[in-house]
Amino acid sequence: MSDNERTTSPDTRGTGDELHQGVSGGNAMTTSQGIPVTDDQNQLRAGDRGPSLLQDAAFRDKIMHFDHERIPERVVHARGYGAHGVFESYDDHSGLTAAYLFGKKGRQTETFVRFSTVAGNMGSADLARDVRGFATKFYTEEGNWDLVGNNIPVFFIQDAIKFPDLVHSVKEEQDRGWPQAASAHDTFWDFISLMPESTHMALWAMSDRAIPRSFRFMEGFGIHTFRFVTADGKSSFVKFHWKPVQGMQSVVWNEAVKINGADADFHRRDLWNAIQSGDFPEYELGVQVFDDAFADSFDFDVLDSTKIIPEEIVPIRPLGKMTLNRVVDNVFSETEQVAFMTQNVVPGIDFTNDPLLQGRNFSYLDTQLSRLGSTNHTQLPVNAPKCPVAHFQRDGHMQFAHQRGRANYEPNGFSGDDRGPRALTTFQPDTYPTKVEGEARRLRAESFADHYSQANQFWKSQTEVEQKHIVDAFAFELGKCEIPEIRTRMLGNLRNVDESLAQRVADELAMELPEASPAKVAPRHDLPVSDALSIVKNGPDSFAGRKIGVVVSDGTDADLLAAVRSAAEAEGTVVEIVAKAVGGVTLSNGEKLAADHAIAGAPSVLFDAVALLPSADGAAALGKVAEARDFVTDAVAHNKFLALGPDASGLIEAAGVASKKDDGFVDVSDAAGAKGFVETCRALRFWKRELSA
Ligand code: HDE
Repeated sequence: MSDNERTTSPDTRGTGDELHQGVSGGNAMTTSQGIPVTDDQNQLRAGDRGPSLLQDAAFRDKIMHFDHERIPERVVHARGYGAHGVFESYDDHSGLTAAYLFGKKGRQTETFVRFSTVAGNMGSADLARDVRGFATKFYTEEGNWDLVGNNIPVFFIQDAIKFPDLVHSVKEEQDRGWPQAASAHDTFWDFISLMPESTHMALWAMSDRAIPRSFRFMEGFGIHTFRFVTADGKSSFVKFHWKPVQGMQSVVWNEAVKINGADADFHRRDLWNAIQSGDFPEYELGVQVFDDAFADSFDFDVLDSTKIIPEEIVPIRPLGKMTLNRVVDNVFSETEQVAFMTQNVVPGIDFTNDPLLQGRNFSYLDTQLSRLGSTNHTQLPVNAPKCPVAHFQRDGHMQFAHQRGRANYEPNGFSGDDRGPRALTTFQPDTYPTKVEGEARRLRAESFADHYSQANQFWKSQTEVEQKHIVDAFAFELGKCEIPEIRTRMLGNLRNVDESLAQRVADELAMELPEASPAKVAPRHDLPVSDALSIVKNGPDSFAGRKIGVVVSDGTDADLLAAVRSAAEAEGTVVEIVAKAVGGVTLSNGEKLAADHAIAGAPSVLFDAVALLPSADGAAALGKVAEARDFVTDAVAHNKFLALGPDASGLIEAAGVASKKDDGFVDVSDAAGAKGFVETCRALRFWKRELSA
């Protein structure tokens, strides 16, 4: 049969039942109007080789829909990945807030989370150096609460009016269209160097926080000070914190760059794999609670989003835990169409006068209209509250609701179904009655003026290796700036943070240190170290949820491999097999083993630790493969732990690292050795290697 011939004829069509199952039912294909499609391969044409006919409604239906598939991507946080979950309250927290979701021990609330990078376009790579969004929608019984946070607890600017400038500066430069998903360029550092208030966040962004190993291993923060209000009207200030139960972990920069090439979807794949395998990520939600007296006595303004309140001063009170337990059915319908809005707070949660938060409360509602095209985006399944919704908002594009009854206004004199809803005037708590007074002026409060002291505190609180990474990151990013004055200005700002930091960055750039930039308030360097600010000081005590890449060859000792697998399994660690070719190998006992990856497609950057278990012949053969040598040298360069089987020496010699063996190389020849290796890996990385290099 030629392409031009019909592939179906009336007598081969399905039964009437089959056809009438429609798009949501069986397999019978229809147009978007539900009309059976009889041929999805060929247009309707006049004659065998003639023109296409306008009357082909099935073709037009299909192509027209395709032409309109794209919607504008988010202006920031365009690249994101979502998952469903459930939040469970640890206790009855009604002494703190009237919010229903916190009102009873064990109370469960469905959630949807979207993690994201900020600067990159939708198709950019996951391991950009960037802030990560951590936005959560709680579908509570009293409406949707959106906690739209980041994985860094401070922000670049103090007032929302500067947000467009900040974002323009970090995105691709408008006259050339690059760089993509990178802050390492002139316009970003030009802006930052002229905005001293950004310095604190710049330190965080240059730290390993900005290159997390996984969405599962990062913290989240609501950033702003919010209010909790109880049913009897008592209010306290709160800052929201998410702590990953899996512990925190980041990658190193050289690794991040290579992950982007090896697997640009590294973070989304990681989340998807974990959920699909039943290893559900968990995050504890807690709050720092404080009152007006504390706010007045604190060294910094609690309404200033460029500042933290150290956990050592106000500890975090745990409220409950969220478990992510379901991937989306459809990325567009859910992850793309989800509309987070900071102004979505439920009774018992309220705003403060933080000028960044106040600005966001306008922006998020506004942006959904241009992204989703209709005020009725609240009716999309991922956005619709799971509690009853009743109001007199009517019509608009894509109105799905059948709003019944006669009255579409109130007050009205109707009754029953014709009457419609009424406001719950006695419902408590309503907006917290804060007293507001003052002259309308455009100003920045004096209490917002100290831009460097907490940056110094952050720097001081890092371990030696984390400080080194910050220095390297500044040198890398500023090194990408072509305009020397920008680098100089930034070095001047860094002098206000810490002399040694500034000097080390200047040394790496081979530049002279300029004068310190003028500071409105003299920077303080006496704030105490806060251990909570370091990732390394807060590592997990298990290697669960991490991944070991095991290199095998023909003749790999089957018992040793089994020992590594069972030690990993006992820890909750994933093992993936890497061989020269994906077809696999024949083990010492004659068993055939398929590989998860060919070594050329799975560099060691995709794993948290590696085990080299080739046979002696296999090690020699792998030693001749460039990617196998890179696998080893990268694992060493990225401070990973390496398990060495008894016959691995040929491979590490070929990779040129045999003479660099340190305590991060663990000889493994039996079950006890395998167990010991996995336990060693709980430290995540062998940082000493980098410091002694
Ligand atoms: Fe956002 N931000 N933002 N932001 N933001 C958006 O809303 C905005 C800020 C954050 O996964 C946009 O739906 C302004 C701080 C996340 O869908 C937009 C200001 C924090 C997400 C917007 C800020 C965030 C967004 C773009 C300055 C951490 C992704 C698309 C005051 C607390 C949510 C959209 C998702 C997204 C505006 C600053 C977090 C344009 C004006 C501070 C996690 O409305």
